[in-house]
Amino acid sequence: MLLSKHLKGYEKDIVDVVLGVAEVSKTISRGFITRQGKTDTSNVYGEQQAAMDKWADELLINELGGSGLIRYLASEEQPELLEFESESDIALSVDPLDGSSLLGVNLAMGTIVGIHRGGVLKPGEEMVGAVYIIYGPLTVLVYSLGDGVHEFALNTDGDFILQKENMTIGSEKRMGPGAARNTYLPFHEEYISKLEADGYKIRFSGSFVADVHQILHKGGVFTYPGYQGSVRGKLRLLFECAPMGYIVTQAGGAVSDGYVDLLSIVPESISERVPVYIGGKREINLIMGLPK
Ligand code: P6P
Repeated sequence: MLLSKHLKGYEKDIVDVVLGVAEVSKTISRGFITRQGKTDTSNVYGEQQAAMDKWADELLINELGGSGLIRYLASEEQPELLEFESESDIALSVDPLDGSSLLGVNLAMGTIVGIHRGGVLKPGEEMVGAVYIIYGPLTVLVYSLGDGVHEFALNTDGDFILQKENMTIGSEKRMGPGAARNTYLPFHEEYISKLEADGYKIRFSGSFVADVHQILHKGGVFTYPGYQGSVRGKLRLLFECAPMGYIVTQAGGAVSDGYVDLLSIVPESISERVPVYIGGKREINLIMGLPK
């Protein structure tokens, strides 16, 4: 089944945005071979931008912002919220290319899009949907608009074809433990030790979107915690954690900052970082129940 057919029944303006994201992702998937380099600029987090980061960001801004389909776009690569001429109330929060530090070693990375109405400084539980694309051996698109999680793969005709419908998170013991162990806070050290003692195997690539995609399929937990040096951790609430948390929650998993449901957190700014634990309910309940 084609993506466009699977989307029938959802609100037309949201469908048009998901299809627009899908079209831009096809262009991004073809851009890697000629954009392997770095730039001499950094984003607001002080991270050097790859040529692909900037190009993917510009594509999403120009194609979606210029389409009239959206009113606002917040991007991990932009310091401020962007506003466009549009009758729409749709607002997107976007990580144009998550995991771009892996360009040189050709591991999977991806695009993450959160879909909101009226603005982005709202809790993730108020999102109307989320989409991510993984650029790997296959170009895979996963979306949820509040009625299950569905996965598509890009075929040789340039169409996204349904692979899995109504996905539910796996139950294997896998963990993606971000941050350096010698910087762990005591409760997080206890958490990781418990998982290791329970036989959890490590699955961590350096690409949040790809690592969470693996946890969604296989089960377990990905975490990038608060740590000595940054109690708010590294990953961004709006651009990474809320959209992926929305999808994992829709698949029967859960997401937390270690204390509360991450989707209940109201962002104070578009650049807010947050500690993240994302995966199966068992693993998320374990961290939330640990004394801190
Ligand atoms: P570290 C990529 O830059 C990213 O934002 C996530 O995709 C990834 O999980 C994390 O940073 C990796 O961080 O500190 O392990 O390089």
